[in-house]
Amino acid sequence: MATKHEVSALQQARSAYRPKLPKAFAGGASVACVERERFEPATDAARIHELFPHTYGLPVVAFEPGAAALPPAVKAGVILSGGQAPGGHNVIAGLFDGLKSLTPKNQLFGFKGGPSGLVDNKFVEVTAEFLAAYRNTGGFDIIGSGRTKLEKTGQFDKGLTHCRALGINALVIIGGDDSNTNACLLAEYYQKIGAGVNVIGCPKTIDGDLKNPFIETSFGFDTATKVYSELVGNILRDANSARKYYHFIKLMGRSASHIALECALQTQPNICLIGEEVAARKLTLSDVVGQIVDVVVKRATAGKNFGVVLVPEGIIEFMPDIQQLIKELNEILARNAEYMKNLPSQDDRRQFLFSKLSAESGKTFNILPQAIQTQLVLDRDSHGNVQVSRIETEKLLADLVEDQLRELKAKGAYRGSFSVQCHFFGYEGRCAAPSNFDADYCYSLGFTAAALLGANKTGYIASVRNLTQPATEWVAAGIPLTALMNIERRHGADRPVIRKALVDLNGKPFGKFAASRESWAVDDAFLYPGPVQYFGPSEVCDQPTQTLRLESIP
Ligand code: FBP
Repeated sequence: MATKHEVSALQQARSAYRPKLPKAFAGGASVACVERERFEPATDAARIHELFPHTYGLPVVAFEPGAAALPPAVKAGVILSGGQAPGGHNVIAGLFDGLKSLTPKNQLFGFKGGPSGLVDNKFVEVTAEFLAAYRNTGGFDIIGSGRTKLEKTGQFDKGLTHCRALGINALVIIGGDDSNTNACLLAEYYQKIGAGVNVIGCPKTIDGDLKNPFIETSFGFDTATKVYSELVGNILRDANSARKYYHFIKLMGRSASHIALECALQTQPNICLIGEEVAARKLTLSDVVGQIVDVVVKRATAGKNFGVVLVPEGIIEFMPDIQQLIKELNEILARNAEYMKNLPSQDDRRQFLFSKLSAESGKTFNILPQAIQTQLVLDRDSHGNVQVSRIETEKLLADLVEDQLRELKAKGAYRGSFSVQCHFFGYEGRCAAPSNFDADYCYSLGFTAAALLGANKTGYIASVRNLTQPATEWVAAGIPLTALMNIERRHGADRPVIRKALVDLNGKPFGKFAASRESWAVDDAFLYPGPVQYFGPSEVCDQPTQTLRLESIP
């Protein structure tokens, strides 16, 4: 019978893995911290300067082998923020080991359950014994995570009281674009009031949308896309064996389509939709359905009534007609919330909404299957807005494709068969055991955060670059968070935020996909990447993602 402490054979073997570090850290985190270029945000520099007078204009700092200035004693608190991403535990391990390499007296506390742990004073001390079971494992369960936004002065003040009570003089926030935006606000505030608490960010998210010239990729993207690609590859092989189903696979990734694009590059399915392209070409829902139908008809002519379609989670938000519909629905829902609540049935609510829509949006609403219409009426977020991410886009597209094929069949323009299986891959990949790449990258990010704290820095995000080279050649640095900011309109106000990186339609990953997709549509060039490998030849175990590889080509 399984006991509480029993672990799998892989967990046991994996716990012995020693993550690799950039060679600058071969002797520990106490290394020379060299000031490099100063640089400004790409846009809105004057406004960002005004908003962040105490942390604006810092230089990039790089870590190089060499003598360090005497580091201050560090008592740090670490926070995991937002969705899980493989490797989070190794960031904490790298941070812990890095801090201890500065001096064994340094201490690390973990705030539990995400940013709210700091505000509510829920913490645990991270010790070597406590950490041991979590090294090289997936998940964020070591201290938990949460989506509370740390953005209000009241929260910052409460957090400071708790830091002072514990003697904490540094915080490391591990999160995506929003969490690092908040790390920037927190660093500025603590600097302004002379709190004596340094703040460092770390780039996390499976979505891959926190990247820029200094952050080549966010951690977790590598493992998650490898897990999804394994699953997609398995389904491709099943499709090719049974030759009777179309599989519509929705892939997580919120707005950006990086995950879908990476999986497409790894597996070469028949169709992969890219939200950013849909937006750039202003493709409506019917246009996208039409494109899928064209491929299905072509394949049927070649005797192939099977295939695989990859659908990024955020696709429909990029369609102009759906954008307009959602905007109108949000307005109608906001203006008539009370009235709608009192309507006797869902059907009445749907009818009421329909009567208030513009003619164009009414048409779009009418195209949607009834189940999706109901979803639009029912599922709202805490602001009362439609929850687009809850919409089962893969089913929606499959249904609409089926409708069109039926019409074509009636006209004699299509003679195939169309039978569908739908899937959604998301949670399957977020807590996978980190690949060698993520295990090393995360450990290096944590170590870099420790080095930044050892150099008494605040308002920086840990950066590790040159990632397509062996880990020893990776370059560890600190990038000023303010340099990543721009001003965006959010919830009706102009706010400083870190820009989300969407798929670049002029970039090499999309370029390679776009050049190949026509042949993938009909020729079946499927690739089967298989599961993430942790032990074995380097060409199988240590490969970075296609996205990273292609983006690193000059
Ligand atoms: P983060 O941006 O916080 O890393 O989260 C990534 C993600 O996995 C998205 O791909 C997905 O849309 C979202 O989290 C789902 O999270 P939740 O289950 O909390 O809604």
